[in-house]
Amino acid sequence: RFKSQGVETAFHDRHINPQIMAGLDGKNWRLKDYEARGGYQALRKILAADAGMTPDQVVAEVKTSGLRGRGGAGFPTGLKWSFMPRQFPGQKYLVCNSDEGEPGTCKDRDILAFNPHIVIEGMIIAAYAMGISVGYNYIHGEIFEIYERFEEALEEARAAGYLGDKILGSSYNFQLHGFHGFGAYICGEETALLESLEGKKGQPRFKPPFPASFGIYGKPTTINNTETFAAVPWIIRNGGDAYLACGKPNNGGTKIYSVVGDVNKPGNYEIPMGTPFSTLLELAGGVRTGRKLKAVIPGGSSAPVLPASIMMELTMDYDSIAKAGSMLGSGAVIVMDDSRCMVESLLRLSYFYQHESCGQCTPCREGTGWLWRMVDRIEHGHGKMEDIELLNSVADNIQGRTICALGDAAAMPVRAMIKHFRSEFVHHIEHKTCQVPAAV
Ligand code: L3W
Ligand code: SF4
Repeated sequence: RFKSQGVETAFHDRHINPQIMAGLDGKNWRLKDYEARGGYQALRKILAADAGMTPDQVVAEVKTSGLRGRGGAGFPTGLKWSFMPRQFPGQKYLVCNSDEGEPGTCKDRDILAFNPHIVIEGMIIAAYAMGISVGYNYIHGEIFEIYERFEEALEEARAAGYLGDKILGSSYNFQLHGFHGFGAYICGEETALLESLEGKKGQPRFKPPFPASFGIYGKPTTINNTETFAAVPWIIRNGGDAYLACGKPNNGGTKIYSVVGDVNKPGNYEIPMGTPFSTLLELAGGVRTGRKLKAVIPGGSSAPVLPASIMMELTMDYDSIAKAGSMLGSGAVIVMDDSRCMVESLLRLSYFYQHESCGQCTPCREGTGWLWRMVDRIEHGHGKMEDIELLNSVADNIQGRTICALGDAAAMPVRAMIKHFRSEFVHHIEHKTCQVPAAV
């Protein structure tokens, strides 16, 4: 149910002001097609011999744009770029996090499948802005064909002089490599990704130090999400102000949402930040025929669920969703209709997190398994009324007490499901069966 729709079928042609997905048809991903759409013009602009842009000007433009990290945390991109030390005696690195694994999320692999050069161009510009000469794109291990396509796109960019030494005749060098990951959810956590990239077991590191000062091989490293890099060429071509104006204050530009679950047209939709949720739902064909909207998880499985009554009042941007008690996260919008049992839904989520916990810290390793076992017994008619408060208590004792955000991601959905749908848990315990009449 939370799976995406296949490698080349998830992009729909219904977008509003697209900046990343404009004019894509699934076949026009090659360099010549990208150049025909204005591709690599932003790179030419910054490297122009007469009137180019300095690295500081590029960082300033990205700051002006209000671009925030599209991987889940929404951290301001320009600010992150400014953390990279200008004068550093050793190697500095740039990393693209394409280890998309958040349940519901299927945007990054489609950006890479449909428009790989936009990510490459975004990375070259980012590397220029931070004075970095080596970069990697860590691509999720379960999408081999996307990795192969990225490698082909890299070859095209190298042959055309966009990558390598003396890019477009300038004095700037940048070597970019694809890296095929190992398919573990935790490798999408930035420090686990770095460990994995170094050839070690993918387990998160303590932060701080942040990758900005201690990244690959202990060297300064900037990591951004695939969609974040993909936004950069448009910003450089059209200006940070234009990007900001496309969204709303503090939430610049457009965002790609993976709308999945009980909608008529699941898929990826690119719309300006601040667009009403109701518009996005309409683009995705509305709730599955004959059903009513019950709840939405607005930002990937780690985000707290919101009931339909709250969700229909919200706009799709970081601040609006956060104010309602959830998060925009990676932009996977999981739509649930009135046939969905919330206990069963939570069981699936709890199973996922206990399975994906790397086991390093006790609250997460033990707590996620405990949550799953409790939800499992409630779902199957063996729960006790005190289990509801115990679930909240275990979630409380995980949240904020772990090395990485996976612990929080496992705890938050539990608390939100109980907060908004307690009666379903009570019904399961009292009647040993589901309250939802037509669960399918
Ligand atoms: C230098 C400081 N750098 C923060 C950097 C930090 C990171 C970024 C955000 O989790 C979320 C999580 C998932 N000096 C810094 C600094 N940074 N302070 O800024 O950091 P942080 O810790 O807020 O977030 P995070 O650890 O990157 C990401 C949520 O995303 N999520 C997961 C999505 C999964 C995918 C996927 O499958 N691809 O995206 C979904 O909601 O729960 O809350 O770079 O280094 N003082
Ligand atoms: Fe590993 Fe969980 Fe601890 Fe993250 S919170 S480091 S996944 S045990």
